[in-house]
Amino acid sequence: MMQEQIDKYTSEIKAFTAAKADELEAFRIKFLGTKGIIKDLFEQFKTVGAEEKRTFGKVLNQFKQLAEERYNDIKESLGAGTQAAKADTDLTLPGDGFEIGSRHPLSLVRNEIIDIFKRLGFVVAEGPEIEDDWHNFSALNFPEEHPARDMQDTFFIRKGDGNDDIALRTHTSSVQVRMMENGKPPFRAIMPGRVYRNEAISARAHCFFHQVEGLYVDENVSFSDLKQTLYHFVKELYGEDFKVRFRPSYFPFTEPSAEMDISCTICKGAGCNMCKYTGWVEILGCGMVDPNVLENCGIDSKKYTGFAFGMGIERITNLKYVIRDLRLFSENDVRFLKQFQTDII
Ligand code: 2U9
Repeated sequence: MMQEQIDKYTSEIKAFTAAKADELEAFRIKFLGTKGIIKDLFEQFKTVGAEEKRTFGKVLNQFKQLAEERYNDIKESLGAGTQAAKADTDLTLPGDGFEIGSRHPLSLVRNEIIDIFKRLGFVVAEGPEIEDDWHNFSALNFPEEHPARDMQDTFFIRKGDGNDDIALRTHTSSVQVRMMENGKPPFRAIMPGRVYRNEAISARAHCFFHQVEGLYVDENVSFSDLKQTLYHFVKELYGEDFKVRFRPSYFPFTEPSAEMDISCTICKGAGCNMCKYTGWVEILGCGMVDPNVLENCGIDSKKYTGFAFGMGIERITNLKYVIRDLRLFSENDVRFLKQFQTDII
């Protein structure tokens, strides 16, 4: 009976092959497992008589050895197969792409603006985003009843009495104030940074945006210096192919004040919905620093004059890349962001 079983299983073991590890594992469980055939045969072996034990002991051990050898041989060949598969990999194939990020369009444009002014000798200055009333409003000649001082327009952090109001800055002009308070003319600097306004978020307005402002204070600085500097700036930014116009305007901190338009960068002045069919787009505000502001900052307004300007980086970026919804800048949708320059290190 045992001999019959051994003969049958011997030919099965000799014929066994496995292409995959799970087939080999099934073989191991069947023959060599704790509830397998060999274990069962050894159990039966305990019950046979002394005479049979002598013959079957040897046969059974040879059978067990055969199963183990077959198992080990196949295990080795399967392992070698995996190695061979590895060796077959074409090592000259290009590796998986390493995706690096891209610069945010606002950073690209801010850096471009900074570079243009740096070439004219301007330095970059920064200051706090949380400001007091003096640096954000009073020093800049904002009258007490000016609407920007209202909570509807400004995010106040602490609305107290008098001059101790603390707010999120509404423009980077406070950086110029600090610079003049703490230094001596000449000043030639640009101030990039984030500013806050208490606005409902929509395609055309946001509760924060980014500015670059500039200040040039020295003896004999004139309105023609302002015009020539800003004209040079827009030529560097948008190329030669456009017209410029200055329109009179009003800001509490400059006198006279102006706004600068360029012929629409999209339709080249023919009229489109980006320029509301006027052919012109406003790109910045500017003016001669009001003598009151110079005096507020400790600068002698009889000896020194200066010009200042301010622009929204979102606006400049919208015109450059034809972006029509401000919310795209802060949603961090990679489908939007990855369209911009990627070759940065
Ligand atoms: C000091 C004196 C003068 C900064 C200026 C503007 C004109 C201006 C706006 C452009 C679009 C703000 O981002 S915006 O909404 N800015 O039009 N800014 S002159 O003048 C200063 C600043 C500081 C001490």
